[in-house]
Amino acid sequence: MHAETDFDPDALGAAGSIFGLPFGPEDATLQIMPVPWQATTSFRRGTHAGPRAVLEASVQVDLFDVEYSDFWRAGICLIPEDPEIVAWDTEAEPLALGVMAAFTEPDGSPDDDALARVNELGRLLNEKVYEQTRQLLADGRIPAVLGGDHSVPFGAIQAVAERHPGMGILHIDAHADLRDAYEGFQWSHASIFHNVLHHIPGVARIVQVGIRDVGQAEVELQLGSHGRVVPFFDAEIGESLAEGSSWLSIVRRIVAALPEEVWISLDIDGLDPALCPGTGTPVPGGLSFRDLCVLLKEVSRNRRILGFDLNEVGPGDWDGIVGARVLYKLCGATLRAQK
Ligand SMILES: [Mn+2]
Repeated sequence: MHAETDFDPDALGAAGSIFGLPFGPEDATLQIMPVPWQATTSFRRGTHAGPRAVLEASVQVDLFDVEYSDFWRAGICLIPEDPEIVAWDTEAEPLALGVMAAFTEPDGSPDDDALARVNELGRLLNEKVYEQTRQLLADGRIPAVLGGDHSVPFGAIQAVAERHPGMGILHIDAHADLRDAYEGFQWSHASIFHNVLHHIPGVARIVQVGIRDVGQAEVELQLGSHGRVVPFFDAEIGESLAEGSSWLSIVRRIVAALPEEVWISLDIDGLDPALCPGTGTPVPGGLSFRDLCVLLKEVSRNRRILGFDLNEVGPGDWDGIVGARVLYKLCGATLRAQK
């Protein structure tokens, strides 16, 4: 461990350490678990390299933050990548690609054994992330997850919801991710909140922001959820803005819909695709970086943030740069929202 007294926050950070910060798992309040996993990525692949792209770009981020000042002093670290997760991802990839290829053929049917194995690996991944998160919580730390595709935070949300029943999720995404076992994959990136709704009773509400690519069955699930899913569609946000509403007034409606305790689940494709050109399923529209900052700040002022996940960051240089900036704002909002 480096002594914090020797640390110059205005100097270029040391490569290999998230934001160049001098903290390890022993002294970091907020601990980020990288999950380089993309088994069920259905369109453009590469998000398993997201954590590394973010880590590399992160040393360029100035530590002093105009909104959250020197929040980093509470301690932030990125836990080293788990070799078992890398091995599972490597094993799952060709199996999942074979299953997906069968869906594009007219009379193709997926290999049941391959599908079963991908589902099993997804279950093992969830179990691992769940156990790691449970340990962090027991140790009084704040957990965060850096994906990987959007299936990866399931175990973390499960562990946090066990300790904080009644919590809500602020879900920022172009997609609702409410599909039932998309392409047969039980733990698909497109099914994460379907799985949360059905397997994690401690999550009282999911507030979805920026949604603009959604299936009819997903909308029916939202409408039939009796308020457990509250969507703020991108088109509705755009209409409100066009009619003269301020972004802040919309943000206040979003925050008002959230329970007192909140997990933030941020799919980078919720932002304008100019900010995430290498993400798996980009969709035009979405939040600007400034929109996101205003939203995160308002949440941090009015709610307790239990932790967060950031996922679907692509492997490219610009994807990593934006991912690192978004990660830093998430850390700032979370550490400033501890009540
Ligand atoms: Mn998503």
